[in-house]
Amino acid sequence: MTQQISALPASAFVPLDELDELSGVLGVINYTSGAGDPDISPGHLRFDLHMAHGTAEGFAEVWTTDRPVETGESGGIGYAHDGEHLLCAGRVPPSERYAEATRAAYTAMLELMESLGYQRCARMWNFVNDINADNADGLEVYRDFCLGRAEAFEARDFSDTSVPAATGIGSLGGGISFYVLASRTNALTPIENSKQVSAYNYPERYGPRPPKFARATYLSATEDRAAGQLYVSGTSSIRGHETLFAGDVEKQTLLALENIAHLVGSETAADYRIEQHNTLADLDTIKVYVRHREDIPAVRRICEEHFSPDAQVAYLNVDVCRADLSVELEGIVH
Ligand code: 3EB
Repeated sequence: MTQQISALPASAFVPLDELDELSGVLGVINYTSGAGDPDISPGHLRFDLHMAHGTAEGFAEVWTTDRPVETGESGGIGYAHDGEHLLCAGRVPPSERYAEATRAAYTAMLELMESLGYQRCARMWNFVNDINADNADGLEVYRDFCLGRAEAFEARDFSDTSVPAATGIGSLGGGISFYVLASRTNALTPIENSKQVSAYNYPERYGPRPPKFARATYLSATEDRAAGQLYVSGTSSIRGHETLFAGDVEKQTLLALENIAHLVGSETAADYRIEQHNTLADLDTIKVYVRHREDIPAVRRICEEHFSPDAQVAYLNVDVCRADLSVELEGIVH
């Protein structure tokens, strides 16, 4: 018997000009033309990311709930929660060095999750302006960010096998913006991809501290872990730990899709005793990050061959965390 113990989060993409008509909102994450600090004045969490070159190409990721929502702010982290799920967001302003401020902001967020009682951290998103540029010490900004993130997780006793699924991607401004989805009671299973080295085990040539994230997390509202959601991390053209097909965006897209297909498919599900096997056609609320604008049509063509015609898919023209990566994709199996 499947015992329902809680509800699962709900999200959808909504055009920026249709946000007035919403009700039951936990949070609105605007992928828009400018960054802001988390805002709780609407009675939910509102957070603006600089991820669109104009509002015409922007959209909102809207998280909804049928429960009453409480909001608050602590240590610069804005949050909204409904008794089951917590969304919280923070920002490190543009800086010459990021590790220290990232560590502090992440620590504030992890402490907040603990104090509010939402310790099952399912998904994080990180948007890093000038992600491939060097900081004041000649360290790539992404690596600088990874350093602070790793230190924060370690200080809060997060083992590598308890880090969430994540995205680490370029943005167009605002320093480093991040938001998190955490759960109070859902069963949470971190999932790795057997075709990729776990990011937290990447060798040192990719930076002084590895990126700390899981390839996916499986979130289930039942004791027997049936009927769950799969949160797929940002996924690129990486096999083992190495970038493949540098300079060939089509081959990179195909390999990234292959990685996701393997991650959501039956072989991985069996490894984790998850009674679900999905294909790329089950993925929804998909974000496709493309480094060069002129590559978007080719990437879109490939994606349309693999995703459901009913899936929501957003294309964003931003940098990717390794200079030799041209594309990264993420999504959710709802
Ligand atoms: C990779 O597989 C590609 O730093 O949070 C994907 C997802 C990537 C998340 C992160 C980075 C992150 O290493 C990059």
